[in-house]
Amino acid sequence: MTFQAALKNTANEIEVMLDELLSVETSLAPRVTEAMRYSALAQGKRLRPFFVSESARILGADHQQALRVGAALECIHCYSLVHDDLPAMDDDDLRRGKPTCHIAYDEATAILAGDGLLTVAFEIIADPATHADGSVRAELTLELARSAGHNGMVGGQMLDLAAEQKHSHDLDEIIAIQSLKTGELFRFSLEGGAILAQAGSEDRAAMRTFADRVGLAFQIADDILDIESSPEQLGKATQKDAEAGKATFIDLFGLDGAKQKARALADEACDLLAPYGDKAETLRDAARFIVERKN
Ligand code: GRG
Repeated sequence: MTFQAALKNTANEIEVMLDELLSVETSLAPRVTEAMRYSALAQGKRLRPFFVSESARILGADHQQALRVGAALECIHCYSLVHDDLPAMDDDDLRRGKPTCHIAYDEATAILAGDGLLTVAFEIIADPATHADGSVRAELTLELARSAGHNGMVGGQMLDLAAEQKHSHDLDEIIAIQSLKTGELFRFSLEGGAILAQAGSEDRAAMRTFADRVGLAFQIADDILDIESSPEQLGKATQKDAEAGKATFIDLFGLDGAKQKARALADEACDLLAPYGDKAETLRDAARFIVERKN
């Protein structure tokens, strides 16, 4: 199967699962559930669930269980998008090609939809259907909380907002912010598959290092797309970073330098998968896709 077909396949499986997990029929507060579905089921690449599924496959974990971990992670990712788009943060009107959640509903509903997506992620992970062994579920819960929380993605967002007030940023500062803000969820996506597989510390470390390179390459590509792409292509507003005074890799490397850096990180990520041979080819394709993508 080609990489694109594999990515599409996982996206379809995740959407079927999210559709079941976020059921309006069983909801006691249908409006918030509808807003959660509006954001979570909108067209996304589902890259993070794809990484969970691939690391689980390479290390020998069950596919359905990996999809549940991927669905939980996608809920956290979608909550971060809903809250990031709010007037108090990026104040965006367009996301995944549709009006943002607070535009389609209202601000209070969007806040609650984000909260609901964050919370349901842990409900999915903690359910025995995710893994029969409670210690595996506890470890998944701990690592997901660490990567999403105040010393992970939330902390990265806080540092990013604070950096907007400054006029210049150095490389270490930008890397520190981005490795929390976007890198941490990629870290969990690859380590989550390893935890499910009850893999040893070497495999976990290999997946973490791969995630680190890929996460950084993803963020550089995101900065490049913000400049080179259009709202139609991206499904969200562009040229926002400079406007907001955000700390980006383009400021430091220039456009061509940033492209080279992203490719070098993807190559490095691919090399790190040498111990897994041909089994890891789709994961290598994913690293290359991240820097060549157009949305
Ligand atoms: C509000 C707690 C909180 C955190 C927000 C990750 C984040 C922190 C905000 C998202 C804003 C943003 C555009 C960040 C840049 C990287 C990123 C997460 C891009 C979107 O991810 P994709 O390309 O999106 O995987 P799709 O729609 O394909 O899922």
